[in-house]
Amino acid sequence: MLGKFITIEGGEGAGKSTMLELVADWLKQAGHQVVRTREPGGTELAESLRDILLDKDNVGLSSLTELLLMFAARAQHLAELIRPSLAGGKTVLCDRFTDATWAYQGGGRQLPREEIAALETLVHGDLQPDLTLLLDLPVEQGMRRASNRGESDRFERESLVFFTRVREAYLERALAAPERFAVIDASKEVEEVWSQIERVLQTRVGS
Ligand code: Z5A
Repeated sequence: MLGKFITIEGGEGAGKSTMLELVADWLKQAGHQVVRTREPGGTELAESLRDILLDKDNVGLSSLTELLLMFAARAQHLAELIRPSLAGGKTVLCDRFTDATWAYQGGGRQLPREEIAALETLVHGDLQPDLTLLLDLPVEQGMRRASNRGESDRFERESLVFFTRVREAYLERALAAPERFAVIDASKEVEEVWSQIERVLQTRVGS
């Protein structure tokens, strides 16, 4: 039996890392064998591509190169980790997946939809997450939270306008696939954000 594929998404400072920890614990307690991973990354080769993608000194990286590297990392991640884990009945909990490409490269960088759609079909046409938790909050609030962290990476240096487009693209994706997405109000206190997510897990995942 195939395992479940759960992804967590959101803009800057949405609190993904904070919630991922809690989601992983909840799933384990519910009896799932959890494989926790992230994108870009998740395997040695894909993590090397992540380093290139996030390196603030790679100022000349074109938007198309960025898009191709995201999908190259994803192809390796799927082949080496995601697909074998799901085939083995494990629950894969992934910090970002292709919805992030639609949001950042589609919304943020404004790359054509057809290009993203073609790559999505090529890389994982038959596979989509079973559940996507979208942590949504006003862009300014997220940027304030994120600014408390250390040095910014290549994406974190983007503008308010860029992150506004990212947020809009995420919400558009969620509206188009309500059976897969759960939109979480991430502007609340940690406990309140978690209780929204816990309710979704209880009704949509179970043990
Ligand atoms: N990217 C892309 O462009 N295309 C793609 O296809 C993919 C990715 C897959 C790396 O992702 C970058 O890759 C990402 C998009 C791009 N760039 N950006 N920006 P990442 O997921 O590794 O990077 P990130 O978005 O910066 O995630 P993060 O560091 O894991 O941040 P977060 O998880 O959303 O936030 P956090 O670290 O849990 O929380 C931020 C701060 O807020 C922290 O101090 C917390 O203690 C605090 N916090 C968290 N929750 C709350 C609440 N509820 N209230 C108050 N404070 C809170």
